[in-house]
Amino acid sequence: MTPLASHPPTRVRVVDSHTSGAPTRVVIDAAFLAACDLGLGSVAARRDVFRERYDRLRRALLSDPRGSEAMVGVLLLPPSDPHCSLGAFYLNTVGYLDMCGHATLGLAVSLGTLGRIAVGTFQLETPAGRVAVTWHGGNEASFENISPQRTARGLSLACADGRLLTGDIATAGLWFFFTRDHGERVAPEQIPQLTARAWAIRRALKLRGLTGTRGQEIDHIVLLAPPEDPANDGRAFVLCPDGAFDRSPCGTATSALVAMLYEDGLLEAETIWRQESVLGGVYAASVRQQAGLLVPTVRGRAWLTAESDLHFAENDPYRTGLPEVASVRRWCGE
Ligand code: PYC
Repeated sequence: MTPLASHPPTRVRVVDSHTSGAPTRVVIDAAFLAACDLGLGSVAARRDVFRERYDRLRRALLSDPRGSEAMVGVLLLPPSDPHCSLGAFYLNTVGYLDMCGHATLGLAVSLGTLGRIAVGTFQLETPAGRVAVTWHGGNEASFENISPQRTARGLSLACADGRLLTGDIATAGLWFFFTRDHGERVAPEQIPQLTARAWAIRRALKLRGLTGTRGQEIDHIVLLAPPEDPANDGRAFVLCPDGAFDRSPCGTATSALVAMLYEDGLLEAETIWRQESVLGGVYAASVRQQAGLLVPTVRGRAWLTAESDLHFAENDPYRTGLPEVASVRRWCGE
């Protein structure tokens, strides 16, 4: 087989979906996956090998003109964890994610709709750890995430735009800063202002040298607000590392949020918290205690949008995607 690193593929089979508007692209091309020589380590180790050897395929698969800024890709792998039946790692137009809630829900609905899994639960090995994923049939899926951890509470942060705010730092597979006193209405027509405010927060965190426990950048910013629909409990605007906003309520952020609400005495165990996205999509989440750990569950809906072959013609100047200088992140001066 031709080595993928020197000869990018000319065609790759994918299935696309959206989870409350957030796009996911699952690579289901057996030849492509077989040609990726990733070794035999954990999913996290094989993701690192992919990053080293094949990173230029990442933007080819996900960025314009074949994908979009907000798209998250999923590469399926055989698991190394004997308790798991599938392994997956997540990638986007600017890098790699240890876990992604909306893409996990999109993966479950895609595999279910294509007849590759039956209704029920399977264990998924992700770079963040083992995640129990359930396809409930039709458009419904849920996942039990890894246990969240809050590393800072009520932290004061001064932003270059003059705003002084407080918030919490937490992880549930990705690193988040959560704040309520951002001063913006979380509504679709406010997305440019919300994006600017969230970038200012992200820069302030970076300037202060605030990171995750292993030096990870706190690259997801969550601006919390009351729900617009009285049937729900909360709402959030979430800025992703690529500069795009999460179209969904953000599955990993919602996991961390329900755990913090529980710790703060604001949510009872096993009680549903309905979280809205800035666009109004809803996840139903809850948290329970198991063996001294908090286990969040997030349930949402996804829809298939395409089963297709991506073409990468040898004479296509954008065979490997648009250059990163053309991305939202660059327009924001990052
Ligand atoms: O749903 O966890 C999520 C997510 C992370 C980034 C985009 N979506």
